[in-house]
Amino acid sequence: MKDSRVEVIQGDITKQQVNAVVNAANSSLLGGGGVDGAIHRAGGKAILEECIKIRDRQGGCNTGEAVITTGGNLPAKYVIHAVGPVWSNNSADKAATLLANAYRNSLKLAVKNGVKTIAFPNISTGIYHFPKPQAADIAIKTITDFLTENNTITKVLFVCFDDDNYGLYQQRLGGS
Ligand code: AR6
Repeated sequence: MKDSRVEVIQGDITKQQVNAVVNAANSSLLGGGGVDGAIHRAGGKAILEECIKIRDRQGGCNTGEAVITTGGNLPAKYVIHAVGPVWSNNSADKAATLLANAYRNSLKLAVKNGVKTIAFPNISTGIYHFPKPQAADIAIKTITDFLTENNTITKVLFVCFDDDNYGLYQQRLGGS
């Protein structure tokens, strides 16, 4: 069940030595708080400049989709900006589908750009309030399913920031 290319750590995604880091962005692509704020702060203004160009060209990024920019000053060459859903009890199934789409579309974009190593934050589980256990199940299943059909990605790193998420991912993926 567990793919040996999938790893979990607790830490700051802006510090990771991978080809691409994924950002939990919003549809405006203009930055925000949480991991989005941390990535823009650490990566510098080149990231926002490219986000603005994408926004001018295609009007932002829909929920469940992803766009790619430079990594600016980050160790990572690219940032993949994925937009997860805002949690709503009234449309839980829809939110689950959109969260899976955000992970899958990030991986598709990674493969298209020759990315071999990629780090994900726990999309939607902060400001967007997606329940953490369900979000972990969706993230792990979507990524594991994708990897069964892919042999170019060599590492997928889940970078958990808070203790709750780290505990949930360790439970599901074993010790790290
Ligand atoms: N490295 C890794 N993970 C982090 C970091 C970090 N430096 N900082 C926070 N997290 P959130 P969302 C974790 O709120 O729920 C923004 O304003 C955090 O513990 O960043 O998808 C955007 O612009 C949590 O587990 O993203 C959107 O408007 C996870 O990152 C909105 O928030 C995601 O929390 C997106 O909300």
